[in-house]
Amino acid sequence: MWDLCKEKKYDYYKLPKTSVIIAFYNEAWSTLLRTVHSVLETSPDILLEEVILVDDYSDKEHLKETLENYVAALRKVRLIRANKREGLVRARLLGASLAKGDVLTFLDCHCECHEGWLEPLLERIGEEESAVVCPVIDVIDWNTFEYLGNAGEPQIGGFDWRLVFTWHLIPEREQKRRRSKTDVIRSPTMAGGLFAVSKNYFDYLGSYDTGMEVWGGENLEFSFRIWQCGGSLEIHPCSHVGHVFPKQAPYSRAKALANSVRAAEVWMDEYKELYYHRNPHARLEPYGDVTERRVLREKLKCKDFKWFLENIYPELHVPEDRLGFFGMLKNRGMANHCFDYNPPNDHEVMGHRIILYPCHGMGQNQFFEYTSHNEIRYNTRQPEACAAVELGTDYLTMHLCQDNIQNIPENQKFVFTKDGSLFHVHTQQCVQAEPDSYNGSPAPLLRPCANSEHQKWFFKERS
Ligand code: UD2
Ligand code: MN
Repeated sequence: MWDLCKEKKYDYYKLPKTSVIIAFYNEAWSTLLRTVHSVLETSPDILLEEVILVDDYSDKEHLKETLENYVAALRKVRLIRANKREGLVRARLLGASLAKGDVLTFLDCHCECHEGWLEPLLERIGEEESAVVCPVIDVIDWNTFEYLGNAGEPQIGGFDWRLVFTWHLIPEREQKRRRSKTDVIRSPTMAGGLFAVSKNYFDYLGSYDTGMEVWGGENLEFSFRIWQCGGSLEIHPCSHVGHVFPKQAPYSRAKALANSVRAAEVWMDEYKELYYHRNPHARLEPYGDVTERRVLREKLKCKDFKWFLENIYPELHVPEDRLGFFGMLKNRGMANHCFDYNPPNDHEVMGHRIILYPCHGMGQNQFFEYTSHNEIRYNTRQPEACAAVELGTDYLTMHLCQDNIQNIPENQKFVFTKDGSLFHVHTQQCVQAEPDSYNGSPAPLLRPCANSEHQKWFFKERS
């Protein structure tokens, strides 16, 4: 595919020009300058209006005079400074407010642009002003800083009901829509850091929600807004930019919660409840005033979230969350013990055992939903997991859920009766809470049905 990309010819004089905007906070010297130099070296001169570095009130010594002097010697690069900590949203906007290019291209401050990265982005915006276009994000190794690239087809962005950004394979329907391997790929959401947008269209769409602080949430907010308000969000397979995914950020990310709540409150309509069910503490988070953003939504006559889910992200399973059938799954016999599932990480969600753990009321690993198709779903994350019983065992593990209800395997079906028993249809047994049954921890196990409080369960939304 890379060969096909290299064959593409561009009419440089017809492409829009761009300002590249890089906000940074306490970034290391080498990664910051690697970003700047890679932009200068890989961008055709005629397409690059300027590079605007926005210092978000860093306090590291090397980012003061040393940086100023260094940048002064570089063509086209300007350094501007926030006079208080703004957070990435307002820092980027500060850069945008000074930009002279037709297109704004945002980058994180620890990137490396790959040869040919810019032309596809600008060409696409030149032909469709309402397209917001992202490069493919390649991986730069966090230990060696080696450019690792990205094997195989690019992935697109999604989210789970905790409002965490997720990556997905390109769905069938999108593969069919594209006519060539070098066509843009529509993506429900963006990772957030790297994208190009027409300056006019960005202003029209309401740029960013300036009530968002520090980090997080702005990427989903912007993604929802682009789609719901008539634009499109795309990934260009011929544009590649490397990014260092650090193990830990040089700042606290606690504001991400309030930012996500703002996004949910403005764009998600009644679907925000699905988010709150899975993060009960989000409901209590102060998120400021979103009136202006709601007015913007009205003014632009944006579509609702239901439309977004059905048309742009049909792959996302929408939980039913029927009253009384979601939240903590508590046992009656064993005081204050709840179903708990703690997979080692987001890449290995399936196959592990469900245990019982003291109920914490925080949603997350103790959030389960009982569906009208008799599944016990662990659906805070993507892909969703369903409780099942491996043949010949008496414990519960998590398997991939079946989205076609005709195909739900028998061993993923539990009948939750009015008296609170969880009856496993396939083995004709009941789920019982037992102490010390898994590595010394209590766990739910299959046992012959009996009239015991340890076989009685109920859902509770909050503690
Ligand atoms: C991802 C995005 C990031 C942003 C974030 C959600 C990519 C590659 N990265 O996290 O751009 O959308 O998700 O919010 O898609 N910064 C400031 N001021 C601050 C905090 C951060 O200027 O108070 C800068 C920071 O120096 C960097 C950029 O904002 O240039 C993004 O921050 P990050 O790199 O820590 O975020 P990342 O890549 O983990
Ligand atoms: Mn980053």
